[in-house]
Amino acid sequence: MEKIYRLNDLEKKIIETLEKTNDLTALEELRKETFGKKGIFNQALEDLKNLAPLEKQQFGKALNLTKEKIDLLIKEKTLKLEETKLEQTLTQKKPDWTLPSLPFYLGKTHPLTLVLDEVLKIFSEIGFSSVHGPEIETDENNFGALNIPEEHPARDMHDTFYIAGENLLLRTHTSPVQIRVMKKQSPPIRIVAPGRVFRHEAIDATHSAVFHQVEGLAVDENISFADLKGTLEFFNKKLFGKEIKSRFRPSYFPFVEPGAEIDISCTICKSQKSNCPVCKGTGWIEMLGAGMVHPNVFKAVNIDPNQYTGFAFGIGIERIAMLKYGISDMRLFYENHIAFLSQF
Ligand code: 2NL
Repeated sequence: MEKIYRLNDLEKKIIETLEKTNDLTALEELRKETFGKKGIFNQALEDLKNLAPLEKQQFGKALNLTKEKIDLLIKEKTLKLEETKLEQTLTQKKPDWTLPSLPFYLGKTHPLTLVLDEVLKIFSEIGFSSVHGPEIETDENNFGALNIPEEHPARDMHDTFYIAGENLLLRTHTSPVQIRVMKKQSPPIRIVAPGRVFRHEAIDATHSAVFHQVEGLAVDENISFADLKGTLEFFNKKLFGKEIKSRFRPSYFPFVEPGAEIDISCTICKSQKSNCPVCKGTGWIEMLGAGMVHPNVFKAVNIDPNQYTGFAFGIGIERIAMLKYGISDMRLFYENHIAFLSQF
């Protein structure tokens, strides 16, 4: 019992010292004196060996309780002192607000996205809504429904990515999105279909195996070639400026009849020609393809070609972006060099 009484004394003494200790070094010193190898508690443990069993049990228990209590008190005090020290550092060492901040970089919109957004905005102004569809398509949606015959070169393995063992492929244009809409909805239809398309191309400055397209489609009663001309002239002027002229040349696409390719007057030489590198001295730049929807396309989607007519067009986003920003190599769009992308 006498030992327990002395243990209480010891506890009191340690607590008193602890209260007086106000720096971390002194506290660490106290911790060693108390719990270290040659510390007070280890010595008390040594004493334990020489006690009678009953005393040993009682004293051991009391010893452990005191040890736990003191341990907790030292830990609490350490935390408190560390907090005080941090507060002092923060108030004494004021930060230098004049130091330059760490550099940070704001992202920019990709030039292809800029052009795509602009194109979609122009068509939205005249009532075209934007629709999306899958990049993996059926042979029927990508070729069959579009009046593209079995033996057409575009269907060759050398031009189209087929998915092995399935009747599926990577879409070569976004027309299948419009086929899907025509199968589901009845006219009037006015839509644009933007997206990635895939062709088995050898890659160079003007060809990529993955590129972007916006296709447009209008179907209703009494839609005429004049509607097509008006729509695309409006589009060309909105995108390249009021002074731009449009030229419609007869052309062939299996899914339209008649078909046309549309040129704009050269934005670089203003059609002054004489060895202009962009229009090659012709005064005109090829912009997009278009035409009146072929009756066979309507038949494939169960729309009556005697009741309805429609026009359609296809725009290459890369081509427009290259023209608009004066970019001569398409690969720059996909390489993602910050120096290139940060210019737009
Ligand atoms: C081009 C040519 C064109 C179409 C795309 C189309 C879509 C349907 C029906 C009929 Cl669902 N036509 N699209 C028509 C003519 C031309 O694109 O050279 N684009 C860059």
